Amino acid sequence: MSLYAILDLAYVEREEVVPVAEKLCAGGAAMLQLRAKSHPEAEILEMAREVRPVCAAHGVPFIVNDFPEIAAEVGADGVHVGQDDGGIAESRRRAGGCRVVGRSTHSLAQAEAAVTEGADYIGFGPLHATATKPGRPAIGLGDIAEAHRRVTLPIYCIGGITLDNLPTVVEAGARNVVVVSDLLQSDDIPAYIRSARSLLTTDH
Ligand code: TZP
Ligand code: MG
Repeated sequence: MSLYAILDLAYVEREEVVPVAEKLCAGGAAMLQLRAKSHPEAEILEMAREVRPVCAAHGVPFIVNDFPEIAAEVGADGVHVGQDDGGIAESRRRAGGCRVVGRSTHSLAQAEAAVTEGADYIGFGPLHATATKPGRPAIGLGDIAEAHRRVTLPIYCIGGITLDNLPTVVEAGARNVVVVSDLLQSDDIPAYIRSARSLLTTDH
């Protein structure tokens, strides 16, 4: 029952990275990922170095998207890799044997394959089409319950989730979620996380 926050540079100005990381951690995010699809690797390394101690101070696991070597370099807790980013074991090795390797999955078959491959958690989506991951079709809510029956790893439902539609996502069987744009664009990040977490604790 947790909210995994992605600090995505599509929604956060460079100079806001550390203050936003602080708000996400202090507000109650269960994990924090640094995701920067349009920044050079050297800048991502620099940001990762800044975010790492913020997460550590709050005891929030810090995950680096796409760059296992950066995860290793800054002593991150983990790395998150997509379907085209290489194998889980290879990613873990490149990340210096880090504790957590997460995998994006877009179908039940990919979810099961990630388990077989040794992932520590999966992202499952996009549930809804989203500008944060352009070009990736929505998979809908229909497979969420089945994914939880087949996969015992933590499943983080993702994609187009907002405070408004979160109840429908929980109703469909989600236990953990990732929210990116709706959270980062909110006026009060800690209050947003509190609201989301209270919706996630609903019994189902
Ligand atoms: N993977 C699947 S959907 C997505 C990622 C990284 C983006 C989710 O962002 P948002 O803004 O919460 O839809
Ligand atoms: Mg990737």
